[in-house]
Amino acid sequence: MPNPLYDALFAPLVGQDRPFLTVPDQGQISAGAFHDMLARFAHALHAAGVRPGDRVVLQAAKTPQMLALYGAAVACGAVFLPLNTAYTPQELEYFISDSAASLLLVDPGAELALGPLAARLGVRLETLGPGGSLDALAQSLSTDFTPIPRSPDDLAALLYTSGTTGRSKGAMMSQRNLLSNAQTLVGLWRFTPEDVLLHALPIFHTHGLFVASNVVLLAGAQMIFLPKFDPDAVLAALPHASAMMGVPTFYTRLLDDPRLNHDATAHMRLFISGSAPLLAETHKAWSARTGHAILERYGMTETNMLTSNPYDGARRPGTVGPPLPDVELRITQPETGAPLPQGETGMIEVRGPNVFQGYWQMPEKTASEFRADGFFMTGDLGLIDDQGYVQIVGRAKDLIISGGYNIYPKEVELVLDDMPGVLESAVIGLPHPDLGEGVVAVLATLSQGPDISVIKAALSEKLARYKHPKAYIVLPELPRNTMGKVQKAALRQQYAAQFTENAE
Ligand code: MCA
Ligand code: AMP
Repeated sequence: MPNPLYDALFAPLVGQDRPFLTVPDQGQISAGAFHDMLARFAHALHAAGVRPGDRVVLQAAKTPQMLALYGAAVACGAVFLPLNTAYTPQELEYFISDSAASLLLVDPGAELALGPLAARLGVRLETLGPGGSLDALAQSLSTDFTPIPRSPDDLAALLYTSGTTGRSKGAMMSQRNLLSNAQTLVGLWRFTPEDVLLHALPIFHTHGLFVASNVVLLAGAQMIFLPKFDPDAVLAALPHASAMMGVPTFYTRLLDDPRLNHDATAHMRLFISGSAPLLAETHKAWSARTGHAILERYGMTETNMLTSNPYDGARRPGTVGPPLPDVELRITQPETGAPLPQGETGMIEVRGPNVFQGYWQMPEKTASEFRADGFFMTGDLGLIDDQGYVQIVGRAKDLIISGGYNIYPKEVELVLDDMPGVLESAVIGLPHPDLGEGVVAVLATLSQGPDISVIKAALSEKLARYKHPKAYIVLPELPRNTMGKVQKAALRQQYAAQFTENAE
């Protein structure tokens, strides 16, 4: 009985001696050994009460076990729900209760702090990774697991993205959504069993989990699996790799390292960038230093990948390339949805087998983001140029992208507005030399003024650290237009040099 995603990505690993994961300081895990781990975890999930369609929430370090758990969840027909390790217990609570998860997996040691929360929410808690309770349960179980049959429309994953209202939404990803995109990308980027992907991204987001891992699995390739991005580890691994996927911050940080040169990258055939705009100057500097033109692509959690610069042909700085072969992409007048002529800037709208099934238990929100003919409104503003390449020129959504992580200002503003001494706040993204955009809070205050240390303490309780403002600006009032709307564009313009001025 079929389980299309499992059959394409994980079944081919069975019994294979070839290397699959190389984890520095830990050694190599063969494809077959990885599948044994996956199968044991699948039995363990079943033993822990997980049934098809159940949500399995995971907030854990990047380990081979975590990747195997993804495969195990697919094999069990469960819905995999990975979470950023930076999320606070308060944020975690929302995801567990909103998704009505049946199992929560955390790092060994974290169960002490999270036990009471799990008990209160009625979710079973287990630990994953070396010394973990699920690992102990899995150890004695069979390496033979018959996958649960699934249809292409069944859900495989629920990925939460923040929203302009401050409330996160779970993007429902079907098996077809994930598999169709991986199939397209393997062909387009020419991944083969010969490839070794240098994997330094987190695996709780689309980029590291679906774009990187699914492509490698589908191609029968292997990965050097780093726990996180670290320039020393990346430079040490480059001579053993053939491809790397990263956010622009990876590339700017490597460019800051004098060891990056032609020789260091001689073994590589492909560098891919996405999740945030890659500055044309970074693209050019990388070409000059290494001789490799970075291939920039564009995507979203809700849609997987949408466009890509070509493998053969010009990879043009400042563009994200043509739409993928099975993606329909059009530019429209944002308010009316009327298609715009080529070359004009408007809303980027997309349709295709990669586009998600809607937001978890939010039918109205889902309906409001699709046009009647099934096109999804990305919230990105762009144009299609005379060579058919898409250029992203801005965002219709109030969103900051910092080091590849999304921060919705509203979520931070809701916390800031509640603080003593703050009348209101505006959270904006300003150019940041390392992170692309840096989060800045502009506070309108009472004559007393707010105590920033109190604000920082409150934020630590409520929000992941990467969402915290890296600078605070205090004003008597926020600038408004004649309609009374806060003029964030004016603030961004006025304080544009906030980070670059102070940079070395
Ligand atoms: C860490 N910090 C950050 C960020 N990362 N602050 C703002 N933005 C960030 N991205 C803060 C931490 O909270 C900490 O703050 C301090 O920086 C150092 O933390 P550390 O963990 O050491 O940071 P790092 O290792 O230097 O991480 C930077 C990073 C990482 C390598 C750029 O953020 C990263 O791997 N980003 C990739 C994100 C990603 O995979 N995005 C894909 C989303 P303090 O010192 O105050 O404690 S998927 C997507 O967008 C779509 C689908 C797409 O198209 O791909
Ligand atoms: P996320 O919600 O984390 O999936 O982030 C998706 C958003 O990241 C998109 O809507 C874009 O705004 C942005 N994004 C992804 N790739 C690129 C890129 N290559 N250039 C510019 N923006 C990008």
